[in-house]
Amino acid sequence: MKIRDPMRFVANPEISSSIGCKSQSVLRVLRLTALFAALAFTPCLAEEANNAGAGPAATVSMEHNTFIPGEITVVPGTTVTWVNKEAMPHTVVDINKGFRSKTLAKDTSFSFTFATAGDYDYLCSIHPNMKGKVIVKPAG
Ligand SMILES: [Cu+2]
Repeated sequence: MKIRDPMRFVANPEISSSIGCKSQSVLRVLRLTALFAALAFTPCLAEEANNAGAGPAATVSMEHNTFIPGEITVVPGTTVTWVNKEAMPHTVVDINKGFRSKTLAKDTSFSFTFATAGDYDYLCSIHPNMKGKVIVKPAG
C-alpha cells in the first residue's frame, strides 16, 4: 500500500497537473471577481460616511429656535439628521469642531454619523443660545 500510492501519482502526472492548473485559474477568477466587487463598492462606502446608511438613525428638529429633542442618546454608528422646520435659518455646529452644517433654510437637513462614543455639545451659530447635545454610548 505504501509503495503503490506514490507510484499511482507518478503514473498520471498529466492528470494531477491539469487539475492543479484548473483550480488555480478558478482561484484567479474568484480573486479578480472579489477585487472588482471591492472596487465597485468603494464609492458607496465613501458616500455612506456622511449619509443615512444601513446603521441606526435619529432625527432632531429645529422649531421655535429650539433643537427638539435638546438632548439625545444614541449608539455609536448612528446617523443623526437635523431638520429645520421653520422659516428661521439655523445651523448645527459642534462646539469641538467635529461637524458643522451650512445654513439650513426651511425644510432642509444636515446629517452626521457618530462613530465614536462621547458627549457632543453643539449650537446654532446664528442663535448661540440655541443649544443641543448628542450623547453617543454603546448599548447595554
Ligand atoms: Cu438658529
